Amino acid sequence: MSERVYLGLGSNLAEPRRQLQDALDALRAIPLTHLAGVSPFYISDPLGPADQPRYVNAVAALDTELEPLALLDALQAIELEQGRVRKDERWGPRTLDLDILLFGERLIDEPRLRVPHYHMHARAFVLYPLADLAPRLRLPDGRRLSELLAECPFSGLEKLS
Ligand code: A4P
Ligand code: MG
Repeated sequence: MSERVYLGLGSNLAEPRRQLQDALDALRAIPLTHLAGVSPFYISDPLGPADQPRYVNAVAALDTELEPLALLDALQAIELEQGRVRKDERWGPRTLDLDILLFGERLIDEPRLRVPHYHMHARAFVLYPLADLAPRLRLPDGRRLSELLAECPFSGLEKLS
């Protein structure tokens, strides 16, 4: 049985829009997985160190029969393929970041994977594109996406056509 997964995509290096487009092509090739939707792309001010370029962010919807860690393996392979170099600096610049925001209704707390993604409920560059795809969504804890949006200003964000 397949489950609905929402992924956050982000890039702020090496032609970020191109990085996201390439990532979407790679997502289409993941086994047992269907790319069901993609939000518009957004430009966003960097969260974390300010001396880095602005990001391009989007959210994708997947329907997958993979288990969560198998999906994470596939996503990390795509990040590496696209030249991601993991540095010690937290929240530093990156060519591609793929985060599992939600995996069905699951609550996952493992060393390699925590779902829902720990900061998604307060990040405009996650919540607004997620709402483009699934405006009536509820988180596994019952909170409505619309409630989270009401507390998260649309600041530092710019929707690309
Ligand atoms: N991991 C745990 N849970 C998850 C999950 N739900 N999805 C583990 C994906 N991975 C998960 O991730 C570190 C480890 O988290 C992985 O090995 C995985 O096993 P990472 O991608 O190597 O590190 P990171 O992304 O630098 O760390 P972190 O804390 O996840 O950063 P964030 O929160 O992703 O923030 N500003 C704007 N405007 N837009 C952005 O997209 N992104 C970041 C990165 C900072 N500032 C930003 C943006
Ligand atoms: Mg990440």
